[in-house]
Amino acid sequence: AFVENLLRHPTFLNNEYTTRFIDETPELFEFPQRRDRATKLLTYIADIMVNGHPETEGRPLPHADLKPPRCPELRAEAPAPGTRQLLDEKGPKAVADWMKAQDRVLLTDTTMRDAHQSLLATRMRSFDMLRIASAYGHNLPGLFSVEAWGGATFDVAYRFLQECPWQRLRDIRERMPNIMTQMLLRASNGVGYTNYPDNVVQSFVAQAAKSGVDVFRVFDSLNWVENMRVAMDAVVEADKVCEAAICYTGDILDPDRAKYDLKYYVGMAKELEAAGAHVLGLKDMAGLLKPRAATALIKALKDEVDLPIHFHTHDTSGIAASSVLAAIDAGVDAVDAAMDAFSGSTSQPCLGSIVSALAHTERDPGLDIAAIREISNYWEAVRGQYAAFEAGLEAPASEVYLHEMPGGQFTNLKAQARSLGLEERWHEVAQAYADVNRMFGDIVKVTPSSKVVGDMALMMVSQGLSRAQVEDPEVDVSFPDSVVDMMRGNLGQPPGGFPEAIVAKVLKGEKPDTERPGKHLTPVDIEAARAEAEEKLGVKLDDEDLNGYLMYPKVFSDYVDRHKVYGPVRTLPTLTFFYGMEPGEEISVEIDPGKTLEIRCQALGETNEEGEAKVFFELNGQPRAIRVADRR
Ligand code: BTN
Ligand code: 3PY
Ligand code: ZN
Repeated sequence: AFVENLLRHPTFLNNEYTTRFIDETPELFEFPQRRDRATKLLTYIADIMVNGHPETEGRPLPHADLKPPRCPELRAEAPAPGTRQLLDEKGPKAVADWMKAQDRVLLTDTTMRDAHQSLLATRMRSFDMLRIASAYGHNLPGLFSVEAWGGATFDVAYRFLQECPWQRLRDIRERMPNIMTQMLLRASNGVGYTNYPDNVVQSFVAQAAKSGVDVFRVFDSLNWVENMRVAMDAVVEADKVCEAAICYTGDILDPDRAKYDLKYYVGMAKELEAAGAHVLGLKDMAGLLKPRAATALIKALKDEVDLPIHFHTHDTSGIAASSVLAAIDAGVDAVDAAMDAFSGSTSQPCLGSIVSALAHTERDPGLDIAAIREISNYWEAVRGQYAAFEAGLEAPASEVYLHEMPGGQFTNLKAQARSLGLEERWHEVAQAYADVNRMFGDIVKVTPSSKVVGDMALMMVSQGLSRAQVEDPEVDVSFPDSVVDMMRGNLGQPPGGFPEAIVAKVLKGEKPDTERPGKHLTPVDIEAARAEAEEKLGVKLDDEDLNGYLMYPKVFSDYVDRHKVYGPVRTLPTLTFFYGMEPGEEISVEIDPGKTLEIRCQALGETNEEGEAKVFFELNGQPRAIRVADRR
């Protein structure tokens, strides 16, 4: 290390040094406390063996006779050209025209994003995605897109999985070069829960496009088109597919929910078309679009706008496949589905079943059903490894029409309720969620507005407050911060604004800001932020890191700090990551392409008086003992 420091020092490089320089330059002796990656990984495994993984503690274990996930054979020499080539060669407008010209219905597979976000609290690791990605490229080249990025996956990757979301994106893209990758973007809220300055959103979109996102599904959590423009423009600027989405709420069939009627949705679709969308997304995040309503809505949208339409829904009620088939009969161009083993319940409807149902019809998607089954078999085994994160919604729930919770929030809110000791009172939480929605004026509930409604509902149930009490000017209520923030206008405005009485009560007379939040946010000095973060963290940040830091300064910084200690834990198999190793067990870990560590766990030693436990390994045949603090 001394020699390295010396060779890199500017004085040395300039040939200006004498031996006195060595005595007078103390930084030459500052060797970074840098342990090699193998030692860091052994430290991680040892730590999990001794202390357990905080996230799987007390949760159901994977089944004892779990089969290891097996990848299917590749059915072609090379991935056949697909939508990705169309986009790269002809651009996003050509993709849109091509979509409209198809007789078949196009399919997006959501397994790597929404499905595990909605079923497993977003905990699927890149390790499990990357092993199957080539099979998608080779065996299902006819997919419209694979949704694999954005939404909650971005911060969960850093925060809970200790891996870089950007690397996930690049790695998937490399293995699946013929199918468009798709992400979910919360417009001005990026992939976060708050409104970011315009230049942060622009920088994020440009980087995502560069790192491999082809289709951006952009939505606003209050359906405010005004607040979608910055993100949409940035996607168009990057020459990628701008799929601007309407979030569906309420029920167009119900005269009591006239606020969100057919006219409302058609009006919003026209605004999005005028704003430059290439594709119109219909995002039914809670799975509320009933089959007859789907027929009416898709017909109206097809009649009134010229964009191809991409329908997304959730199967919480158990009826989503009917809505999807109705939408297809009404002429929808593309639909979302999840691989069989990751479908149903709060996730998307079943891809294999939709493909089978449409075989030999005029809208036959033309995908290889045997290839789908093999890929689903792989996912089935993967899902078994994540038993700790299952939400346990074992039957369809028509209750979704009451609470209108997004599928991606359901598992999360349930876990939050559990941690507050309210799990037994889930149905009260559901009712409170519905009450809060009405109290806030009947709003779209999707991240981040859904989180605000959820915070308020949990608070009401835990404090035993009714809607009438909350609305009563005589009853003192201390509102959650997120509610105050939303009433101030910091997430933008819902159609018709928030009800004046609740705004007045929450803000205690303070005046809300009803303009676009980004209008008043000072642009971030991006290079200054980079310098500040590099200084604080003591590492260099590339553009991907920087965009992660801008979106989530604390989450990103914690990730970097843990990375210094534990190294590239993304390369560990999933069971090792969550449960460590058993004495006698052996694993191979590819830390770089072609560079593999053979790790064998020998024994777990006793903890000494200093509270340190020793774990014995063999690393590439050499014995290694690792000491970790026993914190149990
Ligand atoms: C996380 O990112 O928070 C979860 C993974 C890293 C947590 C590490 S794992 C080993 C050690 N044991 C703990 O309880 N926390 C750390
Ligand atoms: C997200 O924003 O993460 C969602 O999945 C919304 O449906
Ligand atoms: Zn969804």
